[in-house]
Amino acid sequence: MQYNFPKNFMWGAATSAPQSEGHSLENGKSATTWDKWFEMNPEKFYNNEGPENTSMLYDHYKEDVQRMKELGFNSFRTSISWARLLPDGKTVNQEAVDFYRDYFNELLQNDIKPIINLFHFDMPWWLMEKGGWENSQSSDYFQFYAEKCFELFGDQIQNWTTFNEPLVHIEMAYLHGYHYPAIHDFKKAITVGYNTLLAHAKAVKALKDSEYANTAKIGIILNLTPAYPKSEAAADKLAAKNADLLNIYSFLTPALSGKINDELVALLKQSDLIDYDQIHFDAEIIKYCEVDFLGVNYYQPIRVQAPLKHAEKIEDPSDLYANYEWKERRINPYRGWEIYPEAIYDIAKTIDKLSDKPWYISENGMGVADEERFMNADGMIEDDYRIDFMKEHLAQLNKAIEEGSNCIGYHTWTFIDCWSWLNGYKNRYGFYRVDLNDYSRTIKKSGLWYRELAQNNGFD
Ligand code: BGP
Repeated sequence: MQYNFPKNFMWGAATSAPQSEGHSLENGKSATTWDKWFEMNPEKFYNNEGPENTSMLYDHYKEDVQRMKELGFNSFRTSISWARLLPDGKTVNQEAVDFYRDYFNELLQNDIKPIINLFHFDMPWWLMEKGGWENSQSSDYFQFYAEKCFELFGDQIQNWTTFNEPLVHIEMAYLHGYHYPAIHDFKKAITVGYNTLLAHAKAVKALKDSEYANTAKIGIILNLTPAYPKSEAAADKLAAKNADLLNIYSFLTPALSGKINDELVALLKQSDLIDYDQIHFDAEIIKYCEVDFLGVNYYQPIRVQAPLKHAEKIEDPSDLYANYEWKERRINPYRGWEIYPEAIYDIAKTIDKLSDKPWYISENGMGVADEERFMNADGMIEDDYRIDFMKEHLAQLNKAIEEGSNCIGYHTWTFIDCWSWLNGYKNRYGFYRVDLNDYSRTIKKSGLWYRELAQNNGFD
């Protein structure tokens, strides 16, 4: 069967500043929570691989843009590092401006549309010392940073995003222990979520108030993980609905409509987890949550059942739903994530019900360990599993597009192997392999396949 994609479909990949640039404490950049956490607890990081020398794009960006060109990319997303651009939160680091301007220029010269994100889990340490996103002024600091980005790069960048996967920095740092400060406190998680939402809205407003209001677009990148109930029993279905309220609609409803989801507010209000008067007070700014376009990162769904114990008051997400293991699941054993391409179609339907704004898959991919096992005699990794993974997901996406979904692109994670938060270089996702001894890059079979996909605007 032939799968064709719409005209001008965006083909490319995503990365982030902290995971690809390297030079983490150099060239005027100040520390983020990742630099500090690695300094304090290196044992938490796989193989002691910290954030300092991640894929070294800072040195290689010119050739790397040529490598993107090789792959047929017409678009590419990365982020600006807040701590690099404004090391103390106020003063512009000219070296960072020069680096980003040249990097973006290189992309533009090669007809690769840059989509530039402002925050990808990399909280500057100076702000963490003031409470990070718990601090009620954090959204104002972020607004200042966003304004600076628009001022410094607005003539180059027409597609901005505010946050990558805002839910992840909230739940990983305030519920699951995988990001600093690694505490477990649902109430704090909600405060952090609320301040993140305000920060997003203030950045959107800053762009709309800028001289680029009519030429530039702004969006947000959300990780949408649909919940599938264990059974048709009412309690399991309610659990799935509540999981979606927290994990999908918390950011999707504001992003598509400029309002916080009413059902979510009602749910959290019951247990005094949210300050209703504050939301009312902030309504004028919250309406700026509405974006011009949406990015969706999709890796895995969640499987849920009714909570394991009855709770009078919600004190934790586990009071709303419990996870369970679906017997038929296919798993990527290296990352431990379920592979379920059908969810891409379901996500498209969820978006279509709410809006016809343009959206794209901003991350999708498969991390595999020890890929040198698949190296052929010419030194190329034959990653057929990754090609199959993309085909299956693209087929589902294609079905939704054929049915009218306004999906405008498919970006993978990632372009060249990059550093992963706590997993270092264990699982590789790239179209290019990075050799950590000399940072040389070698194309993988999936890169050659992607080039054909982009050139043909489809696949067989
Ligand atoms: C997404 C993040 C990326 C990237 C990817 C792969 O959630 O936006 O930054 O890391 O997941 O995950 P991991 O690196 O944990 O394997």
